[in-house]
Amino acid sequence: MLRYVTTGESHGKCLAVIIEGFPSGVKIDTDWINEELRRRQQGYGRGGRQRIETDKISILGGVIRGISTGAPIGLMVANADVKIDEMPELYRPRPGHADLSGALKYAQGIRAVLERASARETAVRVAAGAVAKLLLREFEIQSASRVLRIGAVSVEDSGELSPEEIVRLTRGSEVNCTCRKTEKRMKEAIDEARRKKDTLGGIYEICISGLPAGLGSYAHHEDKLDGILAQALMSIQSVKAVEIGLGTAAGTLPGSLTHDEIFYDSARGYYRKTNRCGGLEGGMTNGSDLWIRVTMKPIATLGQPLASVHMESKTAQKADIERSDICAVPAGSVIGENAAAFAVAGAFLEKFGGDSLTEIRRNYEGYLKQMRG
Ligand code: EPS
Repeated sequence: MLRYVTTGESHGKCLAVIIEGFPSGVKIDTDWINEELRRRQQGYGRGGRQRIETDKISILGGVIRGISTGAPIGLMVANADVKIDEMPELYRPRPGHADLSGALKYAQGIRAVLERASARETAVRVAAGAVAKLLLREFEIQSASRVLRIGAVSVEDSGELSPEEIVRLTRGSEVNCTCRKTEKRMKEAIDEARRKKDTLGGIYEICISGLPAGLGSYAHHEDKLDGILAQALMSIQSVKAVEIGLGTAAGTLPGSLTHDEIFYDSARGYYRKTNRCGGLEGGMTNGSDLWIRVTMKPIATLGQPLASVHMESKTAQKADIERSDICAVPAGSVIGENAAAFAVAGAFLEKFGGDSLTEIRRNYEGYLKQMRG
């Protein structure tokens, strides 16, 4: 089973991740992983921390001469802003953050909670996802993400784009958006939120192409790929909703406008003319592109704080203010893209699993042959 565990705090020495269940024989391109980390640090509306950090991985184990060995892979991202032992305790929990429930649950101060709950942890989730993408790329499975909405501003044309088109159209965008006109309006909305000492959420889309039909399962609830993807994405800080294909719109349309009719051609095999299901039917990939939309709430730290209660005096006070982002949706899209890739790589290994890339390739090719037959 492919899985990972992370450790580290926002202002501790480092963030680290251990990936288990990754096969041998995959080229681990550190420059490419670092480029994914750089993408996560970008985005109009980010706070001051990203000017301090230049996230890069160090490999702790599981890779020799640039090739995975099949042993657990350890990756570390060192923090530049290391000050965890000097950070003051906080007493006024921020509505929308882990502060209050975390402090009550673990019987400790807010500082320890926010240091771990911080979205800085996603640096190493992206690193794990980037390693998963290196495996998927061996099988020509591509992924990309783009921002569809920030606050009230959304892209007009949200038609389906391939990962290659998304990568081309978002290149150079400060909000990971495919439309420059919308980008300008998104940045204005972020500027206005900053002026009002407020924050903004939004929606992003992930697309993964090149998947064979049959990843996931209809037979076992814990192996259903839509459930696995939802967990992977809902567990990212600030995420409040995950939609696959038409998503919530499917609840408003008749079946005739919701399902994707089936066709056959001797060259292509079974195929669809539409992809309303977002590439997933019955918990399994159906051979169409995966198409997922993720909604992020606005960041919980507000410059003009909301009502809270001092946890010692129990008096009504405004919530604490910490350095934070105004809008993290562009960064969120990179995080979601990598988290989804990790989940898909897990399902891929579940189906074609072997200890080495050679063994997986043999299993994969055998399956494709069986499907063609
Ligand atoms: C983040 C680094 C953090 C926050 C942000 C994400 O840096 P600092 O706390 O030093 O300013 O900017 O964390 C949060 C949004 C949060 O709610 O904790 C990063 O690297 O992504």
